[in-house]
Amino acid sequence: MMDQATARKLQQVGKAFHLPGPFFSYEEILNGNVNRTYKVNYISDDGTGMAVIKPYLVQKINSYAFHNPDELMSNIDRVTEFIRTKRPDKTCMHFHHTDVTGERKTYLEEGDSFWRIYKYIAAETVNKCDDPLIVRRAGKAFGDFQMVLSDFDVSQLFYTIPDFHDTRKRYEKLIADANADPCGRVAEVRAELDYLFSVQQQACRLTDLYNEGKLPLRVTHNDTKINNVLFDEKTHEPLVVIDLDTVMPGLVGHDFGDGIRFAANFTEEDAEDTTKTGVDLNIFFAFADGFLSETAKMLTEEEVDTLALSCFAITCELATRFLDDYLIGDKYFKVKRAKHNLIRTRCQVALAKDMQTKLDAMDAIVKSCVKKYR
Ligand code: GN1
Ligand code: MG
Repeated sequence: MMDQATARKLQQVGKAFHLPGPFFSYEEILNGNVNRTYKVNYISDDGTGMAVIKPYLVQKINSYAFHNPDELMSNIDRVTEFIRTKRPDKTCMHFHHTDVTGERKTYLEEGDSFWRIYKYIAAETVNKCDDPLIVRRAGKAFGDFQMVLSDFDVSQLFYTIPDFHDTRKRYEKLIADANADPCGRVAEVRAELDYLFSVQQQACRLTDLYNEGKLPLRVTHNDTKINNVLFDEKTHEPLVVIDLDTVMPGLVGHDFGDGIRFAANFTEEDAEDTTKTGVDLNIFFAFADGFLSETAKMLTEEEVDTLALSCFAITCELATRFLDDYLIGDKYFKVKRAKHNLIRTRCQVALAKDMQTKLDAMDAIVKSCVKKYR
């Protein structure tokens, strides 16, 4: 269903980016938890005089999460340009430009929000997948992303969200907000708080190792959900990794851990019924095998040793983020149902508990894949 106000807004944005042809329709893409994304269709000429639909991807960036559009777009521009130069034949993300004040920009600022438009890439995506072959391909795509950027100068990148994966700081914020309890929700979440604080040391181990100088800083994607890989509709091979908003300096474990957290969970990340929530070790194997087929040779021993732990760390970290957002009144993540952030927290807690029992198995799989690809 199109809503008239949204349609008008999208047309106005399209105009600022000089999209040609009359606006026809839009649909919202509901995958993301932070930004708003629309597929917007314009009527266009196919070059022979025939009218066809030309789609664009229009996004409204969440300015509560991202404060600095210049830095955000600078990171994306630099990284996509670097990849394009190295691999001119591969599919890459392209942005449209505005010319609002005589200045070409890849975003349109409007009050406290900003918009951008991508060239639409026709492709398949998967959200939940129990096919190991597809998951392996997604893992390989994220490993390849890591590799293609392995000689990119990390110091050129801004921290678009400061301390994004500083698990210690995430815990500090959670405790401060739990103490303040601005919405009176703490009583309801005691069990989740107790669990998260009981595992705090282990959850923060990855952050601590980095702060002790034991892990190298790399260019990381930082949102390695398999639905951020576009697959070719015919060959079902990965085309391109998308959603580069959180590309920042980071640890390899952030990308590996988040990929597993999302892909290898038996349930969706916000399942209300968590009786089945946990790590599917077959899917874990598939993602690890794909990711490590690309990265094994490059990783240090210390990094390899942290990969299984990183899955647990990222899962606990995301649980603290969802829970914190619940406590402060759902300001950061889009909520699609009542108590959505609490449901998400409970699901991540259930996943973390299951991961604790499987850490040794996960570590053994990682080590066997590393051995195979070295
Ligand atoms: C957010 O909006 P989306 O789906 O791209 C979040 C990630 C979380 C993820 C959990 C900028 O990503 O960090 O892991 O939700 N992105 C940001 O699904 O905070
Ligand atoms: Mg994202």
